Order: sequence, then C-alpha cells, then structure tokens
Amino acid sequence: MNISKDEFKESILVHLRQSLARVPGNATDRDWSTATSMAVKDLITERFINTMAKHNEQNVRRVHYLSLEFLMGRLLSNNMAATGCVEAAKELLNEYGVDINNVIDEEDDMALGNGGLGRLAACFLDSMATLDLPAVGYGIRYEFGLFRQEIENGHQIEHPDSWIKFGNPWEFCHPEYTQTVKLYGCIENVFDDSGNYKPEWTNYKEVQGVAYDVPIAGYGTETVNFLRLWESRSTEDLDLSAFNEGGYIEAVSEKIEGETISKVLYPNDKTVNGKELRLCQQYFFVACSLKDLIRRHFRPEGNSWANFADKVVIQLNDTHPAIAVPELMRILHDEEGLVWNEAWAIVNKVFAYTNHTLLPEALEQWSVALMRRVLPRHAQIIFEINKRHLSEVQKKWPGDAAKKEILSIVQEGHNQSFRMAHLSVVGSFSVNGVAALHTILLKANLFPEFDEFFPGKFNNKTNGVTPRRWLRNCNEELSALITSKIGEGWVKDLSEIRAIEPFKEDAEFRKDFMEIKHRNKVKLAAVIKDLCDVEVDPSAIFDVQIKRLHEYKRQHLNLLHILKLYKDLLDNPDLDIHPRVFIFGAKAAPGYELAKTIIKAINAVGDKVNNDERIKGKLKVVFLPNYRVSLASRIIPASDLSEQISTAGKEASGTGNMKLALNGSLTIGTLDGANVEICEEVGEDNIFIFGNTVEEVEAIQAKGYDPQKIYEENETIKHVVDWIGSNYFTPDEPGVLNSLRDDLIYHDSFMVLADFEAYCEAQEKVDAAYRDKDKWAKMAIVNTAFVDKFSSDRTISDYNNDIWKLEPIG
Ligand code: 26Q
Repeated sequence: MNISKDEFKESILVHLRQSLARVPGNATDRDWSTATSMAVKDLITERFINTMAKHNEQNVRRVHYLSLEFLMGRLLSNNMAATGCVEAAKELLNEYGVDINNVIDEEDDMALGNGGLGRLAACFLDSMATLDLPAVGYGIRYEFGLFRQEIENGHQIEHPDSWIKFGNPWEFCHPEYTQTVKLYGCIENVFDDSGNYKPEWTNYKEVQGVAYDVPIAGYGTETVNFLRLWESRSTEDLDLSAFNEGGYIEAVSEKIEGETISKVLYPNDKTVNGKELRLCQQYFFVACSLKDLIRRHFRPEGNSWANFADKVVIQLNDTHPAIAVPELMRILHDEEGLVWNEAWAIVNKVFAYTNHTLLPEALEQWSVALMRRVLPRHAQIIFEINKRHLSEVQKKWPGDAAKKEILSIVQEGHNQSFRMAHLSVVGSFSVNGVAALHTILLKANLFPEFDEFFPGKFNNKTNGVTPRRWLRNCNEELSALITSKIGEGWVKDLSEIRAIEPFKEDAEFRKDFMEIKHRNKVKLAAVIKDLCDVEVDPSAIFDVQIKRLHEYKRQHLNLLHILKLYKDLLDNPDLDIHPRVFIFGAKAAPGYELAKTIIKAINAVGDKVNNDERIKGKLKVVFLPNYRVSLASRIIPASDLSEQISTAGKEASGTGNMKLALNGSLTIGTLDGANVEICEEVGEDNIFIFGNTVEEVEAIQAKGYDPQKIYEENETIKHVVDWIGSNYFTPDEPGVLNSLRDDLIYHDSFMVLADFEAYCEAQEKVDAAYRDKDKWAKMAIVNTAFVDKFSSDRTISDYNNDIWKLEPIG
C-alpha cells in the first residue's frame, strides 16, 4: 500500500458515507462491499496513473489482446491481494462486526465469457500485469453476460445475468474516447483526380462505442494495465433526423437498435451459426479497438505508420476478432492512402492468431451474402486478400487446383462463405495452438497445407492459469502451508513450488495437507447443502467434473459409470467401495438439446441415488447450479479427483485440469489436450490415464465405429444404457431421456461406449489408491508441486519471447 493502513481503513468509511450515503449502522454487506471496492480501486488508480505515464513517456511497444470474452469473475479479493490490503480491510470490517467473506460474496461475477477461452483471457491479463508487460485488453461490455442457470425439476432454465444492476465499482467510463463505427450501406466505385480507385462507403448506419476501463493490477508490482470494454450507443445524428421529421417513436426504436449490439453475450461456445448480430458485435468492438489503438499510437510525436508495427502487436483470441485483418487493410488503404502491398506488410507484422479448437462445427464461417450486406467493403477486401494469396499459392504449386481450393479463404458452393480461420492464418505472422498435442493436430490435420505453405508460422503455447486466483486466493490455508515451508516466492514464480515435493515424505506435512483438503471439503459440503439440499460426507471421495456441458467432454461417460456403481451396490449393498460424492457443474448452450438432456439425466439419477437408503449413503450425485468463476473457486480446493475425460483429440487444452491439479486433486483423464503434458509433469504414477488415444480413435473411426455392437455385446453397457432410457429415473416425465439412450446406441459421436470399460477400470484404481491414505497424500502433493509449468506467467513469457517481444516496464 502506498498509504498507511489507517488511511486505507478511513477511506472505506469515507466511501461508505460520501459515495454511498450510508453510515455503518445502516450499511448492508453489499454497501460494505462497494465501499471497500472503491477504497481498493483508489489504491490501484494511483498505480494506474503512474503506469500509463511511464508507458506513454517511453513510447513503449504494447500487445493488444482482442477477445469477445473476458471471464473475470469477482475482482475484490484479487485486487486486495494485489495491493496488499487484505489485512487492513479485514480489520476495519471486523471493527464493525462485518465478516469479510460475506462482503466478498456480495460481488456479482463479471461473467463476460462462456468458458475456457474467456477465462484464459482473464488469467492472461493478470499475468501480463504481474510480469510488467505493457498490455491492453479489448472486448465488449455486455449488459448481460453468460445466462444465470437455475435447475427446475432437473432441467436447466436460463435467466438473464444482470451483473451491473448494482453498478460496477471497478470501471472508469471514458465518454471522451467514444468511437463511431459504420455498418451496412453500400460501396460506390469512385475514382480520384489521379484516376485511383477510391471506394466510398455510403448509406451506412452508425453506432457509437463508449469506452469503459477496468484497471488490471499486477501482483506484487506497481504495474496496472487496463481492460477496455466497449458499450454500444446510438449516434445522436440518427435520432435527430428522425426526430425532426416527426418520427419520435422511430427515433427511439432506432436508438434501441444501436444499443442492441452490446446487449448480450452469445451463450454457445462451440457451434457457430452465422447470426447477423454476432457479426455486428465482432466488427463493432474490432473497429472501436483499432481506432482507439491507432489514436494512441499517433499521440507521441514522431510516431507514424512507418513505426506502427514496431509499437503495436495484436493477439486475436480465436477467429472471433478476425475481421480486424480486413478492417486494418481498409484503414491503411482506403483511408490513409497506402498502396496495397505497403498496407499488407504492416498488417502482416501486427497480427498473431490463437486457435482454440479443432472441431469443424466450431470453425467460423460467414456467408458472403451476409458480409456484403453488413460490411460491404470488407467483403471486397477479403476477396482481394484471397486473390493475392491464391496467386502466391499458384507460384508454389503451379496449376494445382486442389491446393487452391484447400487453401482458399473463400469456401465455394451454393452458400459461398468466408473461412475466418484461413483469413486469420493468412493475415497473421504467428498462429499458435494451446497445448502440445493440439498444436501437433492443428498442423497435421487442420492446416497441413498451410503449415507447408507458411513454414515456421505455426507454434505452440501451452495454456496456463494464474496461481494468484487459482491457489493463493481460492485456497488460503494451503497457500499458507506452502508459504510456511518455502516462503511466498511461488506466488510470482510458480517454479519455486517444486520445493514442496520433498515434504511428501514428511508425515506431519502430509497430515497438514490432507487436513486442509478435508476442511475445504467441509466448506463445500455446506455449499452443497445450501444449493442442492443434499447432505454429503466430507470423508467421501469428492469426484469433480466442472466445465461447459458438451458431448465431447463426456459428462455422460461419468454418468454411465455412476449407474454401474449404483447397480453394483443394489446387487450387493455391502460392496466395499469408498463412499463418493460426484459433483457436477456445467452450463449447456440454450439451444443444445442433447446437452440439456444430459443435465436432466444427471439430476434425475442424483434424485434417485441420493434418496436410496439401500446403498447407505455410499454414493451421492450433485449438480451445482449456475457454475461460474466464483463457484469454481470453492469447488476446486475441495476436489479429490478431477474428471478430464474428453474423447482424445477433441479438447484443445483444458484449463480446469490445471487448476484442479494445482490444488492437489488427482486427474482421471484421457490423453487429450494438456492432460498429456500434466501426465509428463507429474509422472504416470500420479495420474489415472485411460482410454483410446488419438491414434486409436482415428483407427476405430477409419474402420467404422459401431456403438450398437458394443451395446449388444457388453452386458453392463447394455444395462446402464437401457436403464437411462427407461423411465426408472424419470417416472413423471416418461421418455425425456430417450434421446440420450438412442444417441449412445446409434451415434455415440464421441465414443463413450468405446472408452467405458477402460474408464471403469481406471475408477477402480482410484478407489484402491484412495484407501491408502499416505499414498494418496503423496500423489496429491506431487501434483501441487509439479504443475508449475501450467502457470499463465510461463505461458505469457513464452508468448512474449516468441511472438510479442515486449520490454517489461518495471
Ligand atoms: C463463435 C461464434 C458465434 C458464437 C459463439 C462462438 C464461440 C464462443 C466461444 C465459439 C467458441 C467459444 C469458446 C471456445 C472455448 O472456450 N474453447 C476452449 O478454449 C480453452 C482455452 O484455450 C481450451 O482450454 C479448451 O480446450 C477449449 O475448448
């Protein structure tokens, strides 16, 4: 803190009184939360001002992280830790009989993202600031983030998430940075005096973007970067003209149209459906951000387009902001008058693209017809980029039409469309995957021709998570234990945590480690009681699967195993298995029927199992509603077993796997995504790997996968699949789970049945290992000690050394 403890405590009281018009006697926990946040924000603001002054004076090179999603979660606890004022805040609140934990719990999650990709962006902001790198995040200030999930009668019900209804104490609104963006209209072919083509964009609609900044405080450093989120507004002109013609109501509804753009986050995280509003969102935030960073570039004297690429690098978080490539071409060529090749040389030095998926249904394509309507000039520019790209292809592979078709940005056919991944690869100087296996598959399966055409462009950056949020702040007791043994250096340099590994031989340490896990489980049990009204025994194995609901992630494989155990116990109530609590947290995309059916199935099985006295409480199945960042911080420290059971080759990386391992939860998983690297780090003896490998999956598919054959030949599988499809679990809603049964027998696109037996065997090994308390403790300690590679600080250092090449500004 750069003010005294007493001054900081006083500041909370001043904010309570002067910003909120409250006194301690009538302040609610929400008021205390806001007042405390404001006092912490003041601390951060001083550093923010200093950081920005330094960056501007030194005319630094910056990275601009463009992302449609930032899943920030809550900020108070992190920001207190970053500025070292936790103790002071606790003291002040205590003096007024207020529990700091209740105050922290008042904050609504900033849920401006779907899942892994959005949370990764948030972890990266934390690491970039902590490593003193000049970085700006750009995104959208959605009025409604990811929907709030309620479970009614076992079904997912979506509600709007109005996270700013009480205001957002962390942001600064900057109307002076408002940008105006054009959409729709047409392009007039105009030629200037010298006969040069000067396309003119006419008949467009305008919308404004208002900037809101959230300061991002590095941990244990003075650096404070910012996340700039754009909110859409109607331009005043548009209102006025309609108003003057007497069209008041029309003017107001036009206004609503303008504001629609930043209204709501699209809740699907895999299937892309080419919706017009989504394209408007993408262009809106990209156009505002580019204008904003160009304005910043030209502020210091001496900067020009000639040194733009020396000062600016832009990281594209998947293809969602890929329209930035033609937009920068448009600015440089149409507005700034650079010739095409000069403009393209700049563009190609500025952009780098991160791919997060191999699933074909998740690769973005925009229909040419839609693009022409919404962004007519961009459609032309993409065609021009493609024409020049294909002429290079022609030089390398003369006359090879097949190569051109594969490498083209344009997908021909009755619905001609733009392949945004191809546009991103062509427009960027770096393309990276997010885990070693993912990058191998990216090069070998998704983009082999591109890899050949652009040698050296593809590279790997294995994901990571911030140890501040995902160990230091979510698991205070374990953090204190670690710090008591090896000091607190690990919080900023996670490689230091390896020094706790030798303590696995220390009986006292093992006891402390496992007692902390137990206390975390006791706390989670209270949450489960509160949210699900189910009593669970903290000495049971807490078996956790928390992630978006998707067939490829195979929550239904987990469920089939639960059914097998349930049947085994009904057949033999004295069966000697260690009691287990199966814990799920997952949101399904609202239009994804099978995913929603799986949620219903989990809840239906839970209802039955949890109330069946015959099995003597040996199994509990709970589905925690409204899984989100703040709930993850409570589940993860209490987990014994981490379910990472996607079909090999389908999960690009996973990041929950890293958070759970870091908190001493053992992984049961396939050789997919970053699981492969977790296995390398912790060693095969400290992880439960099972199932078909990528090569085996490919071989089975090549031969023709036949789930029906497995179903008919394997008695256990037949039994559990039929059981799910019967009305045993859903007597009040006959047939609701039929689609799940039928899918498994007739499609099973993600090979659940093919991995079922191997999964059950691996689960038996888990059961056996858990009975040996010392062995389990050692394994858990090794996991915490040896996953330091998965710190997002390491990931960001790699991005910086290989791609961004920024100087840290201390
Ligand atoms: C695209 C177009 C239209 C509407 C929505 C979307 C959309 C939105 C979000 C598409 C994809 C996403 C999110 C993808 C995602 O979260 N991917 C995950 O990224 C993580 C971080 O790299 C990986 O760890 C996960 O493996 C990957 O699934």
